[in-house]
Amino acid sequence: MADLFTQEHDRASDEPQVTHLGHGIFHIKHLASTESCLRRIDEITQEIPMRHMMTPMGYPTKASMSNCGKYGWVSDLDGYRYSERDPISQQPWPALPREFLQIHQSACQLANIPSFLPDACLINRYEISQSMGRHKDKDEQDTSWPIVSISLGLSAVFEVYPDNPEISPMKILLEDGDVLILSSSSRLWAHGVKPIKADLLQPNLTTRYNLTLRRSH
Ligand code: MD6
Ligand code: FE
Repeated sequence: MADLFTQEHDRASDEPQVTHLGHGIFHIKHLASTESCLRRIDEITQEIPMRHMMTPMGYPTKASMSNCGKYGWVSDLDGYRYSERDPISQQPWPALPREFLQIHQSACQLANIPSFLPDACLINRYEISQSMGRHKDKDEQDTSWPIVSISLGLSAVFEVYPDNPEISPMKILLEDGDVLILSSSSRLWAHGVKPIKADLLQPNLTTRYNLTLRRSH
């Protein structure tokens, strides 16, 4: 029995593993280091605390949010946009940490897509049962740049709804350390996150973070 478990562990090695799911969707496992990313998130959110943003529809986002990089994604009753300052404190957003840029660059290399310099990173935090509704990311000036997303902590089921009715919707399990890239035809497809579930094997883990690295301008 012990041997079986050992083999299982060996197979699930910590080497990054990239899968092209088609349509420019890349799922890369074991790429991000949780500990160093969480440390950077702590530093950023000490400067600019996570908050629920008001949507133009008049209700707050379920996940709480902060940003780093030159631009941050913000939402209020007037709509969605990228801003150089935190609308609450009027401060510029903290710089994009080197660790995030390195993961972004490695992800582009592994997926074999041209790397680019992100100027915005939205930080989403989910507590258990929080979700993200179906949406398309189209507030960027040039929506042909890919979006590179890093998942940390609790797992999420990420659903993608292709524009083409002949392509079936996809469910992608995003686990701690995973990176997901939406590029080319899938870049503007709708997607959402199902309510986050507790992990019975890690009862102290109650949070999921998602970082999306974008070129907004
Ligand atoms: C999340 N992610 O994973 C939310 N958008 O919590 C996104 O909305 C997303 O992961 C565009 C590209 C990749 C993403
Ligand atoms: Fe999105």
